[in-house]
Amino acid sequence: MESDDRKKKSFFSRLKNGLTRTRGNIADRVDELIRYYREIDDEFFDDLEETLIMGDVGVPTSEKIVSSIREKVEKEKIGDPSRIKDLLKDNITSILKRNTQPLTLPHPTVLLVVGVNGVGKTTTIGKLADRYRKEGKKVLVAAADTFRAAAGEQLEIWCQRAQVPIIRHEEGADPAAVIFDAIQSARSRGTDILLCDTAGRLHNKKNLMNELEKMNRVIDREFPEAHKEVLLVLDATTGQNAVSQASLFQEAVGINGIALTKLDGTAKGGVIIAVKSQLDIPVYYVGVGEQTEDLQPFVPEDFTEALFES
Ligand SMILES: Nc1nc2c(ncn2[C@@H]2O[C@H](COP(=O)(O)OP(=O)(O)OP(=O)(O)O)[C@@H](O)[C@H]2O)c(=O)[nH]1
Ligand SMILES: [Mg+2]
Repeated sequence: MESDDRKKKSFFSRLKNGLTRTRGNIADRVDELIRYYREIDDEFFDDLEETLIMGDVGVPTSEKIVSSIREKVEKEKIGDPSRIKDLLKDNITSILKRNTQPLTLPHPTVLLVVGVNGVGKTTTIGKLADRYRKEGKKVLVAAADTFRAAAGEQLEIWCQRAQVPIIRHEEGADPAAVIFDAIQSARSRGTDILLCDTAGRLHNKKNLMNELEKMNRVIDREFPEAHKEVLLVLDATTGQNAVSQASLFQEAVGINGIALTKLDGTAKGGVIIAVKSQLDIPVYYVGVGEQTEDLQPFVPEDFTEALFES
């Protein structure tokens, strides 16, 4: 129990550390507002909305949050600006908590990892492989990014580190064929979780989406008994761009959940609020650094707490 507590604490402090710049961009600015205003008036609400927009929460979501706070303030005749912070925290938590089915991994599960180039797909797979193996699962990795030179090697290094097997073809091979082979291998090995890495860039966007659809079809056809999850990796440093990437992939291949990476390097972590509010896709994991432990299951309450705790 005690070690569980300690583990939880270290996860939380990693999350809190990772969110330092985003905290500076949102929570610290809200604190400044609260100190500056004596009473809550229209100008205060305008500034609050502006602060959220600058914090990459996105225009529609910031407007929604502020109008719901305004309603509450008017209804309950709240006059003291210092009360705003709790209202804001509650509001953000309730957005983040919407549609938060946890990721389930029954035997066997295929996790198809998708996203544009450089967002952290391969790294995320490496971290997940390590995590699941340590949890006692039999993991197999499919190197279905056959487009980018060195993609296979990069994944191989992660797999060695995580001590999990990998299925790889030569560069330029058909990615759907890699998936096909990996499925046969997963069956004969009794794999619990098959993690599939995919390319982030092809000759053009349409090609990429067609290829992902093809892989999707191969999984459905060849591994119908498997539980399938399409995990979209988004890079928090891209800010509002992450929202449009999510809609694009949602439309083209359908997404079950999101991993939001690189929160540690950016002040734009507020984008997770925009993603949740505008798309309502579960966020399964957040990445707050380069270590395996830095990829954490997403817990809405912890996230808000880490975002506002000074
Ligand atoms: N700081 C930080 N860096 C990360 C995180 N996740 C991934 N990265 C870094 O992001 C860079 C790109 O990661 P990759 O895993 O290669 O991204 P990818 O999506 O596989 O890229 P392509 O294969 O080119 O499409 C690497 O340098 C990773 O170390 C994170 O949570 N925090
Ligand atoms: Mg990659």
